[in-house]
Amino acid sequence: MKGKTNPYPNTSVIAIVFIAVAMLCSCKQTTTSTTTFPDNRTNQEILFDDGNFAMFIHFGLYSKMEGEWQGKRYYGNAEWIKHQAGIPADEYMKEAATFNPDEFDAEAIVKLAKDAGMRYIVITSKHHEGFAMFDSDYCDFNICDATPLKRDLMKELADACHRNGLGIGFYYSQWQDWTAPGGAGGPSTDAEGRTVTFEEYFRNKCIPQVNELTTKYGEIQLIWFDTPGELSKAASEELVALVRKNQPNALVSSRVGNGVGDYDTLNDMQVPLTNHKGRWEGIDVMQVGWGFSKFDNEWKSPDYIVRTLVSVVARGGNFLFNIGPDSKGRIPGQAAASLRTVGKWVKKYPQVVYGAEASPWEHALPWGDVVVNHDKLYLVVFSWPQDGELWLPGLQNNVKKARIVGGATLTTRKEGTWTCIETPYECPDRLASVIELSIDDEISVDNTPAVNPNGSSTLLPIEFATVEKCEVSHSQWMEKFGEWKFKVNVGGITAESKIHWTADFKEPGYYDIEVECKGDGSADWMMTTDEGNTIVDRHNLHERYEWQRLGWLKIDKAGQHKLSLSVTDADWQQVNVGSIRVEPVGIQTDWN
Ligand code: JFZ
Repeated sequence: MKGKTNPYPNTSVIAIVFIAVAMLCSCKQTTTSTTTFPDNRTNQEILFDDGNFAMFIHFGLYSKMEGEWQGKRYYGNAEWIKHQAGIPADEYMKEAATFNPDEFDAEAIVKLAKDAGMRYIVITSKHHEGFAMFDSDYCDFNICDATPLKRDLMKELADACHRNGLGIGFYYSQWQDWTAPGGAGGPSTDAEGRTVTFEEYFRNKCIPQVNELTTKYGEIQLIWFDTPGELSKAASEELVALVRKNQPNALVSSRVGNGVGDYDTLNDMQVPLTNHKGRWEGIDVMQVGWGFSKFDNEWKSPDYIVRTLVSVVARGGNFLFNIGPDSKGRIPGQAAASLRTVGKWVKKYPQVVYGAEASPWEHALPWGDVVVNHDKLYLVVFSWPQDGELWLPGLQNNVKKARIVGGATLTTRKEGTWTCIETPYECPDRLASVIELSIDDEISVDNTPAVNPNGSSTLLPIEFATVEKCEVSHSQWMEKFGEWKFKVNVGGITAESKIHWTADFKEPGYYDIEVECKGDGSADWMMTTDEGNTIVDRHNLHERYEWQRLGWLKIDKAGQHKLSLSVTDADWQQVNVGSIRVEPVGIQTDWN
């Protein structure tokens, strides 16, 4: 990004809300049921709650540039090219005269969304660049008045969605408008040199265009506002009131600002580690940026998309996944092929997506995740066990029946607090296999984190720890322009600080411990168990997070144990801790 200005002014607020939510969820509890929705829901609410999987489309004048301006490549968010390349508004607006996406095929896009298993589509009707992809009477900088194409693509897509039983929602950038005088990031004066205020932009362009979007395109699923910036509460409320008046059942995203939306949109690419209550959506994208870039080959694989979809649904959310059509309006082949593969998976396991509810464990399990549908549990296994045993911790019910969805019935047995599912050696589904459990009674789970007895190591994130005399903070940064990364940290560590994790161990024995850490100099680590077993080690610290091994820690008795990490000496330079990893060593321990 350019200089030090943050083009995403609302990010810190979102980060703080996330800290509060994560902290509330980190304590151990017995969970009995998942979300239940009221009976009087509108069609839009039902589609949101039960659909769980939707297509996001970023398409605008920026799609014409495909990440390149005057022979130079711009990486990351291609829809920000005006900002990234510093293109003056008048020069940028001239590009519309040669923007001719005449291969935009609304029916084909709707078919792809259906093939992918998606239930509604949200498309950018006007992004920050200010160019309307619909016919607007209030600003000529739009696809019908300013381009050779002269087709209202929002109408074509809305009609195709309506014909095919998909919902349609419109993204609208209400605060940032980089070409309209008075819009945030836009020119401050009009063609006559007169100063234009944000209020004038809001009255003369934003409100009338939102009115057009909510009156001319039939029934809509939602309006997806974005980057509220310094929008006043009154302005956010006015937008919501306008949507309500014209579309009483349409939902409004939280990015309308000031806490007046109908559901929460989390940060780009963010899947929370613990269940998130209420209506919310996780968003992610096929390439790195949202608008199509011809330089970006980091296509998301079907594996990645299936895992992220399942993780979002298992945390209680809705997954909105983006594709960007190219300068001609075509869907890139890589995107279409990846989504069609995802769709085949979703069609095999519809109960894992549609109407599926959050995991009673409230966090991912080492081998995958769990969703609930009606009275059944669905274990979605990303790492199929190699030794024929899948271990489920803390389920307090008895299993009446277990089966691979689309396959054999499985034998289960209980060992203490653990349920073992005897699995065939061959992985049933390369993308993710699904096991259905029918149980007696209402679901009841002790969701204390548990160390997987077989397979690879178990991650215990800081979100599941309690800390003494040090601070938990969240940081986020961009790897590339617009590519957000998130990290929960412990900082402010002194010799008095302690970080505690409680986890369930199925077997006594040795467990290999690794610490994710960074800092200056070196640190003398100590880990102690509630049974009084201790290990120490010293490692150099580095600028970026790295995994450092502390070695074998002994657990004397099976069951729940507290592991406490401290730094006994670090020449008192800076030390930060991310998470720990715990892995059973898998040796005989009866020699002593
Ligand atoms: C916004 C847009 O700026 C971007 O172009 C794209 O449309 C994306 C879906 O939304 O980007 C954001 C907005 C908010 C955050 C991050 C990126 N945030 O709060 O972390």
